[in-house]
Amino acid sequence: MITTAYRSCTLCEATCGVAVELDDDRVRSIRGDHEDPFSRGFICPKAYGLKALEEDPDRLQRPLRRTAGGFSEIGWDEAFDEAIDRLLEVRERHGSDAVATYLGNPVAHSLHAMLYGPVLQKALGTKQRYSASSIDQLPKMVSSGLMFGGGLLVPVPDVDRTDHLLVLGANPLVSNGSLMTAPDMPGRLRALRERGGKLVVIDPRRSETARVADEHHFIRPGTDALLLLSMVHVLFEEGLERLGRAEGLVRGLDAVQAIAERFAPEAVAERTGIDAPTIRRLAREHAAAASAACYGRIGTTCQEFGTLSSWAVDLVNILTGNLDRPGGALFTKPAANRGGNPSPGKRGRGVKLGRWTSRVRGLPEMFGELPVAALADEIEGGGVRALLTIAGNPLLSAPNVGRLDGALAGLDFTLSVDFYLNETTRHAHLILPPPSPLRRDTYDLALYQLAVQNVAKYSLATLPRPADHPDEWEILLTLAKGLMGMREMDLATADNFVLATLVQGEVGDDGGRWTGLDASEALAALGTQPGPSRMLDLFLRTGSWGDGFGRRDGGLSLERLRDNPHGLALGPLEPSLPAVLRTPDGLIDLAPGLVVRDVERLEAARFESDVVLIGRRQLRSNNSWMHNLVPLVKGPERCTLLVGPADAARLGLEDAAPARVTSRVGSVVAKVCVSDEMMPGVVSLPHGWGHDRAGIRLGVAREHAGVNVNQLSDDALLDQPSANAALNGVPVRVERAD
Ligand SMILES: Nc1nc2c(c(=O)[nH]1)N[C@H]1C(S)=C(S)[C@@H](COP(=O)(O)OP(=O)(O)OC[C@H]3O[C@@H](n4cnc5c(=O)[nH]c(N)nc54)[C@H](O)[C@@H]3O)O[C@H]1N2
Ligand SMILES: Nc1nc2c(c(=O)[nH]1)N[C@H]1C(S)=C(S)[C@@H](COP(=O)(O)OP(=O)(O)OC[C@H]3O[C@@H](n4cnc5c(=O)[nH]c(N)nc54)[C@H](O)[C@@H]3O)O[C@H]1N2
Ligand code: SF4
Ligand SMILES: [Mo]
Repeated sequence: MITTAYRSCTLCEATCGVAVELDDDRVRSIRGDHEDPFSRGFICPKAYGLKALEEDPDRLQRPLRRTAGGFSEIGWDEAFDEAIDRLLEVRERHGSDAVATYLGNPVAHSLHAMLYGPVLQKALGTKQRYSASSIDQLPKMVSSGLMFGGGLLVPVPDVDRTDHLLVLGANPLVSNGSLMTAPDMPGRLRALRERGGKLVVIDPRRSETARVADEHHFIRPGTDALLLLSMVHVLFEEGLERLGRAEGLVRGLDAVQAIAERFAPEAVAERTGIDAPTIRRLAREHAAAASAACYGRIGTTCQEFGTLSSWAVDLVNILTGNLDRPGGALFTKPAANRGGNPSPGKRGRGVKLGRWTSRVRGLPEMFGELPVAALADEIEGGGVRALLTIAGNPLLSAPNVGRLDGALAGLDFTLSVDFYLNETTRHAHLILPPPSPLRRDTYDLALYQLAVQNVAKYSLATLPRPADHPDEWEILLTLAKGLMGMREMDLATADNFVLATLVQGEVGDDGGRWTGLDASEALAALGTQPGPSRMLDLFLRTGSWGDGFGRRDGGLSLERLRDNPHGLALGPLEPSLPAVLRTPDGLIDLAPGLVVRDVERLEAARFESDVVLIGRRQLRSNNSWMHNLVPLVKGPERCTLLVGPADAARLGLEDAAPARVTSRVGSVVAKVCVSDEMMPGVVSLPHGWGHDRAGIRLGVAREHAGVNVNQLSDDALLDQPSANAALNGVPVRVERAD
């Protein structure tokens, strides 16, 4: 029978609605869902990957155990027992901190992993927690946490209403937006220009987004904070600064003015590569626009001054009066917001960072995690003896993978929850595969917190799950209860305990924001169906749009979302100051100590390397793990080294010929593509490639192997305050390889 199911695509941050046409249990086609109020029919080519992923013969369906002769399939019960025994053994012998965990990017796209990953981490009780955050958005979380009081209190550019969008280090036409959940960025940017708005892009490469912009300026990698602080300088110098809705809600304004004083456009022009008159004009236009938003992404976070750049992006927003105003940068009001709905009037607690450090290099903890740049140190130092990875492939994504590869090979035990035998999981002693994304229910818990409109959509599993294949939450909870010494307890009972704890956290004894609500009422109303859906129901019903368990007519609940399979539009972003702030004094801290202390390092930096390496993303990839899907890899080779014509001539490189790229930590040979997209002195290689390792089971990816750029990125090159890796702006030497 032919049927159509509707769901969100979970392959990137854009959360597009897809219509999946099914012939019984086989996927016939994938289309955009025109009735999805947020994506309105838009999808990108990756959506077809959902079908290819479903059918990929290399995708694991049963647990694998590594033996001397390679990997072999084993049963689930046996796999769980062995995983728990081995983890307990390491813990008993060497202590809790001997087990490290690494959570990869798809965790943010899985309701199951978002809710049960933390349960498993808690059961492990380790301080050796790592994730893809510290090779991604961590600097933005640090600056937002210190300024606004919460790591996810990130102002989102109001792309649908802004008159002026200044984009630094992001390529939303390819990435489809990040820390800015916005399906159909091509359409949204087109609409911006059609209504007379202006798009300005600052990027060392003339990217796909730069090509459709009104203006594009090359910038020397790593110098965004210089540019932005000099724009702030101009605002003060010309008396253009105004706080708008942040008036009376900030502290540290004088300190910011004193810092900006030191960054006149004329003083930064040479280092940034942008001339002083242009900087002055950018500042004036931003201030003069009826509304404007400044937005920075990977190019501003994964670089040596990631925290300062992230902070300066918001200084520009705040000091041009654009924070919290329509068309500027606003905070969302998410429908499901774990722990984010305190009782009215309750003060925030802010964030505490650096509560512990890594053992070898003393790198700071941030939001409960250590930076992944420290993982190899910690393993080599002998402290870490076992590793659990969930949805992560650090051997393609973390810095200095040559070293990390050796470190992982020496571990006593590695467990991976993942459905591919890839570069990282080939080191695992056991791999536990979750069902495919189409066989799981989902809700974009994290991404809707950063969406350009308030939206809510719950997707049921599109296809049934084989009876003997545990759901992803079941895999994680089975491990967690085993580690807590409750192996024999049935899952439903264990889940009831987890839920009860969550309810206590959301509702407390005083009902939180809902008068008369208590934990027992909430628990009873949430029912008995174990798994993530009733936790989601809890967050929805107690949230800002919730029905408060019957206390507000028309409020949200899981039932309402089930009745609206295309999703619900909750309207444009709304001003939310000051209630949204979670700093202890209720003010925005414009000059947090941790950030300000890094300004001297910026002032002293010279940015004089002859050639530096940056990354780029490609429409038909998502990081490292979609290269085994034929529709997403066919066509010409994509893992090429972009080099500007003048550099190519100077370095003796020829188009389509191999070049050797060498950094402090490693060396790769890649095919050159001479392109005038590149700023002189800057070359670009995409990440996520390098599928040529022995022992992987990725038949298609192996045919399109490419090279691993993170053999070049340096685990000593960090953004100092956050210890996030500087994957962009890596000094390299480039020469002919023949
Ligand atoms: N198709 C596709 N979509 C994706 C992904 C993918 O791999 N493929 N990955 C997803 C993930 S995990 C993320 S985090 C997002 C990222 O989303 P984006 O940040 O939008 O993605 P990038 O394409 O990496 O854009 C970074 C840009 O920064 C530029 N850049 C590099 N260094 C600097 C610098 O020092 N300063 C400035 N101003 N610019 C610099 C690069 O040239 C590049 O154009 O994308 C997500 N979406
Ligand atoms: N040089 C350079 N390096 C980079 C970047 C860059 O711009 N340049 N970008 C960085 C960024 S922004 C990111 S986010 C990281 C990503 O780094 P990672 O998160 O480590 O890598 P991914 O490629 O996203 O790997 C995802 C893994 O999850 C598995 N997987 C996919 N879906 C699921 C699922 O639903 N459940 C489970 N259990 N597993 C699943 C895949 O098989 C794969 O093994 O890479 C970073 N590395
Ligand atoms: S843009 Fe992202 S969410 Fe939308 S279809 Fe493509 S991969 Fe899926
Ligand atoms: Mo990312």
